[in-house]
Amino acid sequence: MTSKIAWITGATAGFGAATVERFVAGGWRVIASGRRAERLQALVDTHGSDHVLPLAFDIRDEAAMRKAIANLPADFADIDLLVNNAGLALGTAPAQQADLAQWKQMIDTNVTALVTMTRLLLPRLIARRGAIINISSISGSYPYPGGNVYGGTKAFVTQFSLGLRTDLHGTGVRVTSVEPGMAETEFTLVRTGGDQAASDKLYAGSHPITADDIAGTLWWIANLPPHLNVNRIEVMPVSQSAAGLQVHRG
Ligand code: NDP
Ligand code: 8X3
Repeated sequence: MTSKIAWITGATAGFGAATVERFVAGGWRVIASGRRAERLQALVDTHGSDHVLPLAFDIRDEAAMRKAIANLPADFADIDLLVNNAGLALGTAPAQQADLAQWKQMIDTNVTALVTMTRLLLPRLIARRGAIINISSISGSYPYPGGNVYGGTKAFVTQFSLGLRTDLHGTGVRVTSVEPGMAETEFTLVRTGGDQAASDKLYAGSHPITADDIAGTLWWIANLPPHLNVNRIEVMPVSQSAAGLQVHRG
C-alpha cells in the first residue's frame, strides 16, 4: 500500500475523530488512538481495517504507548504524520481553589504524554521526512480566569513545537502548532465533569469552531507542498476576540 499514514491521538471524539474522517476520506491510512476502545472499533467498522488501525490505551501510560509502537504492524509502521491532539482541560477554578489532581492530569496528558509520543516517533518521522502537528490553543497565548494550568500546558505545546522546528532543521520534518479558539466538541463536557447544560450554554448563539473546521485546517497543513512549513496558526470563531486586561481597585 502506498498511501500516507497518520497517527492521530485523541481520535475518539472532537477534533481527532473529525480528522480521522477527513484523512481517510482523502486516501490516507490512520492509526487512531484514545482510551474509548468501542469508539475506535466503530471507526474500523466504518472504514475497514486496511484504513484504520485502532490502538486503545491511556496516553499517560508510557509502557502501553511503547508497547503500541513496538507492535505496529508492518503496513502501519512508516508514519508520515503525527497529530498530537489528545488533551483536555479540567476545571475553571482560580488557582488558589484548583484541584491539584486535575492540574497533574492536564500536565500528564497535554505535556508529558505529548512529548513522549513525539520522542518515541521521531526516528520514524525523520526517516519519512514526515510532519508533526501539535494541537495547542489560544489559551497558551491569551490568559483568562481559570485557565491557569490548562493555558500553561498549551503555552508549552506551542513553544515545544517551535523548538522542535529548530532541532529538526535539515531533516525535512515539518512541525506546526495549531492554536484554536472556542470549538464545540466534548471539551467543555470533560472540563465541567459532564455538565451538558454548561457546555450548551457556553456555545449557545456563538457559532463556534466545529471539529470539521479544524480537521480541514489540518488537512490543508498536511498537504501543502513539502518545502512549506506553517509554524503556528491561530484560528478563532469570528464571534470570539481578545478582551484585554483587568484592574482591581481598593
Ligand atoms: P474532546 O474532549 O472532544 O476530545 C479529546 C480527545 O482526547 C478524546 O479523543 C480523548 O479520548 C482524548 N484523550 C483525553 N485524555 C486522554 C488520555 N488520557 N489518553 C488517551 N486519549 C485521551 O476535545 P477536543 O477535540 O476539543 O480536544 C482535542 C484537543 O484540542 C485537545 O488537546 C484540546 O486541548 C485542544 N483544543 C480544544 C479546543 C476547544 O475549544 N474544543 C480549542 C483549542 C484546543 P478518550 O477520552 O477516549 O481517551
Ligand atoms: C480551548 C480553548 O479558550 O476554551 O483550548 O481555552 S479555550
